[in-house]
Amino acid sequence: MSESQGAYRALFTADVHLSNQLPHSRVEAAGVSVTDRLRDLRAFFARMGEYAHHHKIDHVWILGDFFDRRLLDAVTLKYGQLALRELTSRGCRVHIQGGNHDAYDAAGSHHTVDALAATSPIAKDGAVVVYDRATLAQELAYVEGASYGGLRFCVLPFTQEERAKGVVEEANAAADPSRDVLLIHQTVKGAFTKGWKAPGGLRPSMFDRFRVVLAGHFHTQQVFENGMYLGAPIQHHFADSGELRGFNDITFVKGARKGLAAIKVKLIEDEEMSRFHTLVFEQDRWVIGEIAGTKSSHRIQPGDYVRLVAKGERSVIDKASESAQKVRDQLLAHGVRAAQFRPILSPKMKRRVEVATEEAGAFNWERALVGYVEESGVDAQEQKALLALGRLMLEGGAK
Ligand SMILES: [Mn+2]
Repeated sequence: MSESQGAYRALFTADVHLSNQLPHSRVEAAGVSVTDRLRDLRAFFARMGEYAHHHKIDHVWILGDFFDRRLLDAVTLKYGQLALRELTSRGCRVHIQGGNHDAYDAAGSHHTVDALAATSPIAKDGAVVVYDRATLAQELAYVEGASYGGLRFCVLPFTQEERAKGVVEEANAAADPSRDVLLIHQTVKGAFTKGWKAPGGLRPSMFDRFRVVLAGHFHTQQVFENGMYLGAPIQHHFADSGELRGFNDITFVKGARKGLAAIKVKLIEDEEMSRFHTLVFEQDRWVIGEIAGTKSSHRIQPGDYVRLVAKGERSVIDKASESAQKVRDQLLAHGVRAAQFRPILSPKMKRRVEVATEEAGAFNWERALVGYVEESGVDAQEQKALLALGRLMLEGGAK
Protein backbone atom coordinates (compact mmCIF):
# COMPACT_ATOMS: atom_id res chain seq x y z
CA MET A 1 0.00 0.00 0.00
CA SER A 2 1.24 3.42 -0.87
CA GLU A 3 0.02 6.92 -1.69
CA SER A 4 -3.05 7.65 0.42
CA GLN A 5 -3.80 5.68 3.54
CA GLY A 6 -6.16 2.78 2.97
CA ALA A 7 -5.67 2.87 -0.79
CA TYR A 8 -5.25 -0.48 -2.46
CA ARG A 9 -2.74 -0.88 -5.23
CA ALA A 10 -2.29 -3.95 -7.43
CA LEU A 11 -1.16 -4.98 -10.89
CA PHE A 12 -3.87 -6.05 -13.31
CA THR A 13 -3.80 -7.87 -16.60
CA ALA A 14 -6.04 -10.19 -18.64
CA ASP A 15 -6.06 -12.18 -21.85
CA VAL A 16 -2.51 -13.49 -21.68
CA HIS A 17 -3.41 -16.46 -23.92
CA LEU A 18 -0.30 -18.31 -22.79
CA SER A 19 0.61 -20.97 -25.31
CA ASN A 20 3.59 -22.74 -26.81
CA GLN A 21 1.95 -22.21 -30.20
CA LEU A 22 1.44 -18.47 -30.32
CA PRO A 23 1.22 -17.13 -33.89
CA HIS A 24 4.65 -16.92 -35.59
CA SER A 25 6.37 -18.71 -32.72
CA ARG A 26 9.37 -20.90 -33.39
CA VAL A 27 11.66 -23.24 -31.52
CA GLU A 28 15.13 -21.79 -31.25
CA ALA A 29 17.07 -25.01 -31.89
CA ALA A 30 16.53 -28.64 -32.76
CA GLY A 31 15.46 -30.68 -29.76
CA VAL A 32 14.12 -27.64 -27.89
CA SER A 33 10.43 -27.87 -27.14
CA VAL A 34 9.73 -24.36 -25.88
CA THR A 35 9.05 -21.67 -28.50
CA ASP A 36 10.62 -18.21 -28.56
CA ARG A 37 7.34 -16.45 -27.87
CA LEU A 38 6.54 -18.56 -24.83
CA ARG A 39 9.99 -17.69 -23.46
CA ASP A 40 9.20 -14.03 -24.20
CA LEU A 41 6.01 -14.34 -22.19
CA ARG A 42 7.83 -15.79 -19.22
CA ALA A 43 10.29 -12.88 -19.42
CA PHE A 44 7.32 -10.51 -19.44
CA PHE A 45 6.13 -11.99 -16.13
CA ALA A 46 9.64 -11.62 -14.77
CA ARG A 47 9.55 -7.89 -15.61
CA MET A 48 6.14 -7.64 -14.00
CA GLY A 49 7.50 -9.34 -10.86
CA GLU A 50 10.45 -6.98 -10.81
CA TYR A 51 8.13 -3.98 -11.12
CA ALA A 52 5.92 -5.30 -8.31
CA HIS A 53 8.96 -5.80 -6.11
CA HIS A 54 10.39 -2.35 -6.88
CA HIS A 55 7.07 -0.63 -6.13
CA LYS A 56 6.23 -2.86 -3.16
CA ILE A 57 3.04 -4.13 -4.78
CA ASP A 58 2.03 -7.52 -3.47
CA HIS A 59 -1.11 -8.42 -5.43
CA VAL A 60 -1.47 -9.32 -9.10
CA TRP A 61 -4.81 -10.00 -10.78
CA ILE A 62 -5.21 -11.89 -14.05
CA LEU A 63 -8.77 -11.42 -15.29
CA GLY A 64 -9.32 -14.46 -17.47
CA ASP A 65 -7.75 -16.27 -20.42
CA PHE A 66 -4.41 -16.88 -18.72
CA PHE A 67 -4.17 -19.92 -21.00
CA ASP A 68 -5.08 -19.87 -24.67
CA ARG A 69 -6.70 -23.29 -24.63
CA ARG A 70 -8.42 -25.46 -22.11
CA LEU A 71 -6.44 -28.51 -23.22
CA LEU A 72 -2.83 -27.87 -22.29
CA ASP A 73 0.39 -29.37 -23.55
CA ALA A 74 3.10 -30.06 -20.99
CA VAL A 75 5.35 -27.19 -22.12
CA THR A 76 2.58 -24.61 -21.85
CA LEU A 77 1.61 -25.87 -18.40
CA LYS A 78 5.22 -25.82 -17.21
CA TYR A 79 5.83 -22.30 -18.52
CA GLY A 80 2.53 -21.19 -17.06
CA GLN A 81 3.83 -22.29 -13.69
CA LEU A 82 7.22 -20.68 -14.28
CA ALA A 83 5.54 -17.43 -15.33
CA LEU A 84 3.51 -17.37 -12.13
CA ARG A 85 6.58 -18.21 -10.09
CA GLU A 86 8.19 -15.01 -11.43
CA LEU A 87 5.47 -13.24 -9.46
CA THR A 88 5.16 -15.46 -6.38
CA SER A 89 8.95 -15.51 -5.89
CA ARG A 90 8.68 -11.72 -5.49
CA GLY A 91 6.16 -12.23 -2.74
CA CYS A 92 3.10 -11.51 -4.86
CA ARG A 93 -0.21 -13.19 -4.36
CA VAL A 94 -1.68 -13.94 -7.79
CA HIS A 95 -5.42 -13.97 -8.32
CA ILE A 96 -6.55 -15.76 -11.48
CA GLN A 97 -10.07 -15.56 -12.80
CA GLY A 98 -11.42 -18.16 -15.23
CA GLY A 99 -11.93 -16.88 -18.80
CA ASN A 100 -13.70 -18.34 -21.82
CA HIS A 101 -10.49 -19.68 -23.32
CA ASP A 102 -9.64 -21.68 -20.24
CA ALA A 103 -13.25 -22.69 -19.65
CA TYR A 104 -14.08 -26.38 -19.84
CA ASP A 105 -17.30 -25.67 -21.75
CA ALA A 106 -19.44 -22.84 -23.09
CA ALA A 107 -21.18 -22.53 -19.74
CA GLY A 108 -17.86 -22.01 -17.98
CA SER A 109 -18.65 -24.81 -15.55
CA HIS A 110 -14.96 -25.39 -14.88
CA HIS A 111 -11.67 -23.72 -15.82
CA THR A 112 -8.29 -25.20 -16.68
CA VAL A 113 -6.51 -22.63 -14.49
CA ASP A 114 -7.95 -24.50 -11.52
CA ALA A 115 -5.02 -26.93 -11.91
CA LEU A 116 -2.63 -24.14 -10.95
CA ALA A 117 -4.17 -23.64 -7.53
CA ALA A 118 -3.34 -27.23 -6.67
CA THR A 119 0.23 -27.10 -7.94
CA SER A 120 3.06 -26.74 -5.49
CA PRO A 121 5.30 -24.91 -4.94
CA ILE A 122 3.79 -21.89 -6.74
CA ALA A 123 0.55 -22.24 -4.85
CA LYS A 124 2.27 -22.52 -1.46
CA ASP A 125 0.45 -20.64 1.26
CA GLY A 126 -2.27 -19.54 -1.13
CA ALA A 127 0.16 -17.58 -3.32
CA VAL A 128 -2.02 -18.40 -6.33
CA VAL A 129 -5.75 -18.02 -5.89
CA VAL A 130 -7.97 -19.29 -8.68
CA TYR A 131 -11.56 -18.21 -9.15
CA ASP A 132 -13.20 -21.10 -10.88
CA ARG A 133 -16.94 -21.62 -10.94
CA ALA A 134 -16.77 -25.32 -10.09
CA THR A 135 -14.68 -24.79 -6.99
CA LEU A 136 -16.39 -21.67 -5.67
CA ALA A 137 -19.14 -21.96 -3.13
CA GLN A 138 -21.08 -19.29 -5.04
CA GLU A 139 -20.88 -17.86 -8.52
CA LEU A 140 -19.70 -14.49 -7.34
CA ALA A 141 -16.61 -14.80 -5.15
CA TYR A 142 -16.00 -12.09 -2.58
CA VAL A 143 -12.50 -10.98 -1.71
CA GLU A 144 -12.16 -8.43 1.02
CA GLY A 145 -10.32 -7.38 4.12
CA ALA A 146 -7.59 -5.10 5.34
CA SER A 147 -5.06 -6.33 2.81
CA TYR A 148 -7.46 -5.20 0.06
CA GLY A 149 -7.66 -1.65 1.36
CA GLY A 150 -10.98 -2.42 3.00
CA LEU A 151 -12.54 -2.88 -0.44
CA ARG A 152 -14.82 -5.69 -1.45
CA PHE A 153 -13.95 -7.33 -4.76
CA CYS A 154 -16.68 -9.37 -6.45
CA VAL A 155 -15.13 -11.87 -8.85
CA LEU A 156 -17.25 -13.47 -11.55
CA PRO A 157 -15.39 -16.18 -13.50
CA PHE A 158 -16.48 -16.44 -17.13
CA THR A 159 -19.90 -17.96 -17.62
CA GLN A 160 -22.67 -17.88 -20.25
CA GLU A 161 -23.87 -14.36 -20.90
CA GLU A 162 -27.41 -14.93 -19.63
CA ARG A 163 -26.07 -16.48 -16.43
CA ALA A 164 -23.62 -13.59 -15.99
CA LYS A 165 -26.47 -11.10 -16.33
CA GLY A 166 -28.44 -13.05 -13.75
CA VAL A 167 -25.55 -13.07 -11.28
CA VAL A 168 -24.99 -9.32 -11.63
CA GLU A 169 -28.70 -8.65 -11.20
CA GLU A 170 -28.81 -10.83 -8.08
CA ALA A 171 -25.86 -8.90 -6.68
CA ASN A 172 -27.63 -5.63 -7.50
CA ALA A 173 -30.71 -6.79 -5.62
CA ALA A 174 -28.84 -8.03 -2.55
CA ALA A 175 -29.43 -6.14 0.67
CA ASP A 176 -25.71 -5.93 1.45
CA PRO A 177 -24.62 -2.60 -0.04
CA SER A 178 -20.93 -3.44 -0.03
CA ARG A 179 -19.94 -4.17 -3.60
CA ASP A 180 -17.03 -1.99 -4.55
CA VAL A 181 -15.30 -3.62 -7.47
CA LEU A 182 -16.72 -6.09 -9.98
CA LEU A 183 -14.27 -8.24 -11.92
CA ILE A 184 -15.61 -9.91 -15.05
CA HIS A 185 -14.54 -11.70 -18.20
CA GLN A 186 -17.53 -11.02 -20.43
CA THR A 187 -18.73 -8.96 -23.36
CA VAL A 188 -19.98 -5.52 -22.42
CA LYS A 189 -22.36 -4.02 -24.99
CA GLY A 190 -20.53 -1.57 -27.22
CA ALA A 191 -17.06 -3.03 -26.56
CA PHE A 192 -14.92 -2.79 -29.66
CA THR A 193 -12.10 -4.49 -31.41
CA LYS A 194 -10.60 -3.42 -34.76
CA GLY A 195 -13.63 -2.07 -36.53
CA TRP A 196 -16.13 -4.32 -34.80
CA LYS A 197 -18.44 -3.27 -31.99
CA ALA A 198 -20.25 -5.79 -29.79
CA PRO A 199 -23.97 -5.38 -30.51
CA GLY A 200 -24.96 -7.42 -27.47
CA GLY A 201 -23.54 -8.24 -24.09
CA LEU A 202 -23.91 -6.97 -20.53
CA ARG A 203 -25.28 -3.43 -20.56
CA PRO A 204 -22.98 -0.96 -18.80
CA SER A 205 -25.99 0.36 -16.85
CA MET A 206 -26.15 -3.04 -15.10
CA PHE A 207 -23.03 -2.05 -13.20
CA ASP A 208 -24.54 1.08 -11.64
CA ARG A 209 -24.39 -0.30 -8.15
CA PHE A 210 -20.69 -1.09 -8.29
CA ARG A 211 -18.11 1.60 -7.80
CA VAL A 212 -15.99 0.34 -10.64
CA VAL A 213 -15.81 -2.63 -13.02
CA LEU A 214 -12.61 -4.17 -14.40
CA ALA A 215 -12.90 -6.55 -17.30
CA GLY A 216 -11.03 -9.01 -19.43
CA HIS A 217 -12.07 -10.46 -22.81
CA PHE A 218 -11.58 -7.61 -25.31
CA HIS A 219 -7.89 -7.20 -26.04
CA THR A 220 -7.98 -3.49 -26.84
CA GLN A 221 -7.78 -1.34 -23.73
CA GLN A 222 -10.96 0.76 -23.51
CA VAL A 223 -13.35 2.29 -21.05
CA PHE A 224 -17.13 2.03 -20.64
CA GLU A 225 -19.42 3.95 -18.29
CA ASN A 226 -18.00 2.97 -14.91
CA GLY A 227 -15.39 0.49 -15.93
CA MET A 228 -12.70 -0.55 -18.33
CA TYR A 229 -11.22 -3.40 -20.29
CA LEU A 230 -7.65 -3.88 -19.15
CA GLY A 231 -6.36 -4.94 -22.56
CA ALA A 232 -4.09 -7.85 -23.39
CA PRO A 233 -0.50 -7.63 -22.08
CA ILE A 234 1.01 -8.59 -25.43
CA GLN A 235 0.36 -8.18 -29.12
CA HIS A 236 -0.70 -11.64 -30.21
CA HIS A 237 -0.66 -11.19 -33.98
CA PHE A 238 -0.48 -8.65 -36.79
CA ALA A 239 -4.03 -7.46 -36.16
CA ASP A 240 -2.71 -5.97 -32.88
CA SER A 241 0.01 -3.88 -34.50
CA GLY A 242 -0.14 -0.26 -33.45
CA GLU A 243 -1.88 -1.01 -30.15
CA LEU A 244 -0.15 -0.38 -26.85
CA ARG A 245 0.55 -3.39 -24.70
CA GLY A 246 1.68 -3.91 -21.14
CA PHE A 247 0.18 -4.38 -17.68
CA ASN A 248 -1.81 -2.01 -15.51
CA ASP A 249 -0.71 -0.52 -12.22
CA ILE A 250 -4.01 0.42 -10.55
CA THR A 251 -4.57 2.30 -7.33
CA PHE A 252 -8.06 2.36 -5.84
CA VAL A 253 -8.69 5.73 -4.29
CA LYS A 254 -10.32 5.49 -0.92
CA GLY A 255 -13.61 7.33 -0.58
CA ALA A 256 -17.06 7.37 -2.05
CA ARG A 257 -16.04 8.22 -5.60
CA LYS A 258 -17.61 6.16 -8.32
CA GLY A 259 -16.69 5.10 -11.81
CA LEU A 260 -13.30 5.62 -13.34
CA ALA A 261 -12.63 8.43 -10.90
CA ALA A 262 -12.33 5.73 -8.23
CA ILE A 263 -9.16 4.39 -9.78
CA LYS A 264 -5.84 5.68 -10.99
CA VAL A 265 -4.61 3.56 -13.88
CA LYS A 266 -1.12 3.56 -15.26
CA LEU A 267 -0.37 1.35 -18.25
CA ILE A 268 3.15 0.05 -17.86
CA GLU A 269 4.06 -0.28 -21.50
CA ASP A 270 6.13 -3.28 -22.48
CA GLU A 271 8.01 -2.75 -25.72
CA GLU A 272 9.17 -6.35 -25.80
CA MET A 273 5.56 -7.45 -26.02
CA SER A 274 4.63 -4.91 -28.71
CA ARG A 275 6.53 -6.48 -31.58
CA PHE A 276 4.07 -6.44 -34.45
CA HIS A 277 4.30 -3.77 -37.11
CA THR A 278 2.43 -3.14 -40.30
CA LEU A 279 4.07 -1.18 -43.06
CA VAL A 280 1.78 0.14 -45.75
CA PHE A 281 2.83 0.92 -49.31
CA GLU A 282 1.70 4.47 -49.93
CA GLN A 283 2.76 6.71 -52.75
CA ASP A 284 5.74 4.57 -53.63
CA ARG A 285 7.10 4.21 -50.11
CA TRP A 286 6.58 2.08 -47.02
CA VAL A 287 5.11 3.83 -43.99
CA ILE A 288 4.15 2.59 -40.53
CA GLY A 289 0.44 1.88 -40.64
CA GLU A 290 -1.38 3.53 -37.76
CA ILE A 291 -4.62 2.09 -36.52
CA ALA A 292 -7.39 4.52 -35.63
CA GLY A 293 -7.48 5.45 -31.97
CA THR A 294 -4.16 3.89 -31.10
CA LYS A 295 -0.56 4.86 -31.47
CA SER A 296 2.67 3.05 -31.71
CA SER A 297 5.67 4.86 -30.37
CA HIS A 298 8.02 2.06 -31.28
CA ARG A 299 10.59 1.71 -33.95
CA ILE A 300 11.18 -1.64 -35.57
CA GLN A 301 13.64 -3.58 -33.44
CA PRO A 302 15.45 -6.88 -33.87
CA GLY A 303 13.05 -9.62 -32.80
CA ASP A 304 10.00 -7.81 -34.21
CA TYR A 305 7.49 -9.05 -36.75
CA VAL A 306 6.79 -6.92 -39.78
CA ARG A 307 4.08 -7.19 -42.37
CA LEU A 308 4.26 -5.19 -45.58
CA VAL A 309 0.83 -4.53 -46.99
CA ALA A 310 0.20 -3.21 -50.47
CA LYS A 311 -3.33 -2.66 -51.73
CA GLY A 312 -4.37 -1.78 -55.23
CA GLU A 313 -4.22 -2.62 -58.86
CA ARG A 314 -1.69 -4.84 -60.57
CA SER A 315 0.69 -1.94 -61.28
CA VAL A 316 0.76 -0.87 -57.62
CA ILE A 317 1.30 -4.45 -56.46
CA ASP A 318 4.14 -4.97 -58.94
CA LYS A 319 5.89 -1.83 -57.81
CA ALA A 320 5.36 -2.67 -54.13
CA SER A 321 6.49 -6.24 -54.63
CA GLU A 322 9.76 -5.09 -56.14
CA SER A 323 10.55 -2.70 -53.31
CA ALA A 324 9.17 -5.10 -50.67
CA GLN A 325 11.89 -7.59 -51.56
CA LYS A 326 14.57 -5.03 -50.71
CA VAL A 327 12.84 -3.89 -47.52
CA ARG A 328 12.36 -7.49 -46.40
CA ASP A 329 16.05 -8.24 -46.89
CA GLN A 330 17.00 -5.15 -44.90
CA LEU A 331 14.58 -6.02 -42.11
CA LEU A 332 15.80 -9.61 -41.86
CA ALA A 333 19.39 -8.37 -41.82
CA HIS A 334 18.32 -6.02 -39.02
CA GLY A 335 17.22 -9.09 -37.04
CA VAL A 336 13.43 -9.08 -37.33
CA ARG A 337 11.94 -12.52 -36.77
CA ALA A 338 9.56 -12.39 -39.69
CA ALA A 339 8.91 -10.01 -42.56
CA GLN A 340 6.07 -10.95 -44.83
CA PHE A 341 4.76 -9.26 -47.93
CA ARG A 342 1.01 -9.26 -48.25
CA PRO A 343 -0.27 -7.95 -51.57
CA ILE A 344 -3.98 -7.25 -51.69
CA LEU A 345 -4.92 -7.01 -55.33
CA SER A 346 -8.19 -5.27 -56.09
CA PRO A 347 -10.10 -8.38 -57.13
CA LYS A 348 -10.79 -8.55 -60.83
CA MET A 349 -12.41 -11.92 -61.32
CA LYS A 350 -13.53 -11.13 -64.84
CA ARG A 351 -10.02 -10.34 -65.87
CA ARG A 352 -8.70 -13.60 -64.40
CA VAL A 353 -11.23 -15.57 -66.35
CA GLU A 354 -10.29 -13.68 -69.50
CA VAL A 355 -6.59 -14.29 -68.90
CA ALA A 356 -7.14 -17.98 -68.26
CA THR A 357 -9.14 -18.22 -71.44
CA GLU A 358 -6.51 -16.43 -73.49
CA GLU A 359 -3.66 -18.53 -72.11
CA ALA A 360 -5.30 -21.90 -72.43
CA GLY A 361 -7.04 -21.16 -75.64
CA ALA A 362 -10.16 -22.41 -73.93
CA PHE A 363 -11.74 -21.49 -70.66
CA ASN A 364 -10.58 -23.63 -67.75
CA TRP A 365 -12.13 -23.18 -64.34
CA GLU A 366 -9.29 -24.83 -62.50
CA ARG A 367 -6.72 -22.48 -64.03
CA ALA A 368 -8.92 -19.50 -63.29
CA LEU A 369 -9.27 -20.69 -59.72
CA VAL A 370 -5.54 -21.21 -59.21
CA GLY A 371 -4.77 -17.81 -60.69
CA TYR A 372 -7.31 -16.09 -58.54
CA VAL A 373 -6.12 -17.75 -55.34
CA GLU A 374 -2.50 -16.89 -56.15
CA GLU A 375 -3.39 -13.25 -56.56
CA SER A 376 -5.79 -13.06 -53.64
CA GLY A 377 -3.05 -11.92 -51.30
CA VAL A 378 -3.55 -14.59 -48.64
CA ASP A 379 -0.56 -16.42 -47.22
CA ALA A 380 0.66 -19.83 -48.34
CA GLN A 381 -1.26 -21.74 -45.69
CA GLU A 382 -4.52 -20.01 -46.57
CA GLN A 383 -3.81 -20.43 -50.29
CA LYS A 384 -3.57 -24.17 -49.79
CA ALA A 385 -6.84 -24.27 -47.88
CA LEU A 386 -8.59 -22.10 -50.47
CA LEU A 387 -7.35 -24.26 -53.31
CA ALA A 388 -8.42 -27.44 -51.57
CA LEU A 389 -11.85 -25.94 -50.99
CA GLY A 390 -12.05 -24.72 -54.60
CA ARG A 391 -11.09 -28.12 -55.97
CA LEU A 392 -13.65 -29.81 -53.76
CA MET A 393 -16.30 -27.49 -55.15
CA LEU A 394 -15.16 -28.09 -58.72
CA GLU A 395 -15.27 -31.84 -58.23
CA GLY A 396 -18.66 -31.58 -56.59
CA GLY A 397 -19.92 -29.52 -59.52
CA ALA A 398 -18.58 -31.98 -62.09
CA LYS A 399 -20.54 -34.90 -60.69
MN1 LIG B 1 -11.74 -14.07 -23.52
